[in-house]
Amino acid sequence: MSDHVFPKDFVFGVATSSYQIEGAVHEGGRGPSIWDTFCRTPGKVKDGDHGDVACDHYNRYPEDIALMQSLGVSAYRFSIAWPRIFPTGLETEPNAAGLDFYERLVDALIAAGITPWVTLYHWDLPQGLQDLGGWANRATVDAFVRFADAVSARLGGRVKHYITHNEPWCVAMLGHMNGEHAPGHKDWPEALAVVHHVLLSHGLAVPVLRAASPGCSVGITLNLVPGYPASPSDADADAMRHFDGFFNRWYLDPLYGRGYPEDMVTDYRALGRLPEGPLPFVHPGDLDAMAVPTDFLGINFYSRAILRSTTVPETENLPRTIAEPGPEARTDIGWEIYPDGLYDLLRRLTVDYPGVPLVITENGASYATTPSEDGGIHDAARLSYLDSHLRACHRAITAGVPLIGYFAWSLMDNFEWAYGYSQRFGIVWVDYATQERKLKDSALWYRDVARSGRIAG
Ligand code: IFM
Repeated sequence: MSDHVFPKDFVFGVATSSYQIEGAVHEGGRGPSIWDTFCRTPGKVKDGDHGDVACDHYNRYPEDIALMQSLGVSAYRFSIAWPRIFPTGLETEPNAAGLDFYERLVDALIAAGITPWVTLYHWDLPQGLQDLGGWANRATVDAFVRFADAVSARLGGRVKHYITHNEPWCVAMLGHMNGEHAPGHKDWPEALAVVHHVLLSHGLAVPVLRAASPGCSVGITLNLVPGYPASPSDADADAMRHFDGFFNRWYLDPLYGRGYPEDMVTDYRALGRLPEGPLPFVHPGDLDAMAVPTDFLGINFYSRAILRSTTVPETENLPRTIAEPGPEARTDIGWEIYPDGLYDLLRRLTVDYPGVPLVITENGASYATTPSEDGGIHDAARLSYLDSHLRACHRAITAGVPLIGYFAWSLMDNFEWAYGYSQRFGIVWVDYATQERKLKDSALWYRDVARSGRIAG
């Protein structure tokens, strides 16, 4: 079998986010975020875990950059903790110590030959803004634009890649619809207003970032999930349509100038999630603002969904042609391993939303594999997951998809939100007691891929 060779300028990177790795929650003038509060709320995070120390990356970033350098990755995607820059979100001047930290990080990355890809919002909203309603309050849109302005004014000359938001679906739906993430609300109409404010803040921040860093590349990252009907029945096709609208099109359509999908507006009204009449949160000009042209779309891909109608009794539906996968086909967190889904998703995006360069800003797998007696960490399952998904990327590129980069999630084991430290996504092992880092077999494999730009065989 011949090697899978990636285009010369293809970006091989690794990704993290601030609250998941930084720790040092009381250092450098940082204020509390909604995740500090959520973690302290009994029963919200497994084992009462929190990000107070996490991977102590705030203090150990030089070691972590050396690690990335040893892996040969050309890019590092990380996020800025908003409460390090505006401790309550309401200050008129940014916190210099917070900006200093990210400036040191960016300078050290550039000196190591690693391109910084900065995500502005990866879920750590200042608690001060949440106290005023958080993303449900339209004023948070302006606060986000001021945050984008402060960060890019300081880093603009050096940072050439910005991602405004990470996974608006999670912010809105996990945070405000089912309450699994901070701030833990369960309110459909509020969740839909949150989507709108997040997408609007993206649209208004893009020109601010461009002004501070002319020629920079700006995008947004969505977690997209391709759906597959469980059978060829009309009922399952409709379940699939609704799922796709809920998960994918509600974000893609407004970002690419089509407004919110009509079929979903109808569904949400019928379900009492939206009132009749105009959408209450949409102001004149909003839809144009959020459809601002961008330079790439970031995609976080982990799995697919298989849709079975719940409106038709099982006995009246057609037999399944896709069975529910068993535990052997799932990672530790329970998500199905389905690399063809990534290929299908990439192809679909180029057809339905053509002309947009794509970047996989996250892809990876949770496996608990611990160090062996020989000292190695033999995470063959993660290695195979990464290998199969990178092959899917290669296949998509060969088929004409404008895919320009891939970031493995994650550089290192870290705080996995409501799962606490019970799920390990890192290609680097972290011993949380000693903060020792150790390359897993998947990291050694990824190093060969990143250095050579090819997958062997
Ligand atoms: O850890 C998260 C990350 O913060 C956002 N995307 C999914 C990852 C795995 O759940």
